[in-house]
Amino acid sequence: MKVLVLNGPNLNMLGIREPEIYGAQTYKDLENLIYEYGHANQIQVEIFQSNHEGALVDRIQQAYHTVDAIIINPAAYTHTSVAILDALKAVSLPAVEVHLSDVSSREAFRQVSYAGMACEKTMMGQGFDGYLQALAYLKEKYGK
Ligand code: CA2
Repeated sequence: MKVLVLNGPNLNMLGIREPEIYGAQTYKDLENLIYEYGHANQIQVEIFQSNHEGALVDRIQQAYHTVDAIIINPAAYTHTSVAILDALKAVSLPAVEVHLSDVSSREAFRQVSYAGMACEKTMMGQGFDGYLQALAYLKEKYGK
């Protein structure tokens, strides 16, 4: 199966700032972990990161009829972007939301997730492992 992993703004800064919240490993470490898991589990994985809302919307639209499922950490756009929610609804692919931190125990402004409204599952507070849990979930449910 083919899975698109999308990461939103500032996640490319992983390992550089705020290690107490997001950990000490880098964005490259995250990519390597996901690719290795995909390879070991016969999942074709593509990863895309952008700091731009429209670029993420474009990538979701391109996923229509080209991938089997989406994993998305929209980062700050989680809490603001109706455009990303609409794009996820438009392509109507199975989607899982991932957050490195436990957003449920953070600031009030992080308690709404627009993208999450189009996702069938959310992994949060598990760090990098959340992405692997999302891959395992999608493979188990939709794998071919
Ligand atoms: O916990 C998550 O994965 C978040 O999606 C991360 C977002 C935050 O806005 C969400 O509420 C929860 C922030 C990503 C910023 O990543 C950084 C990484 C290193 C240094 C600074 C920011």
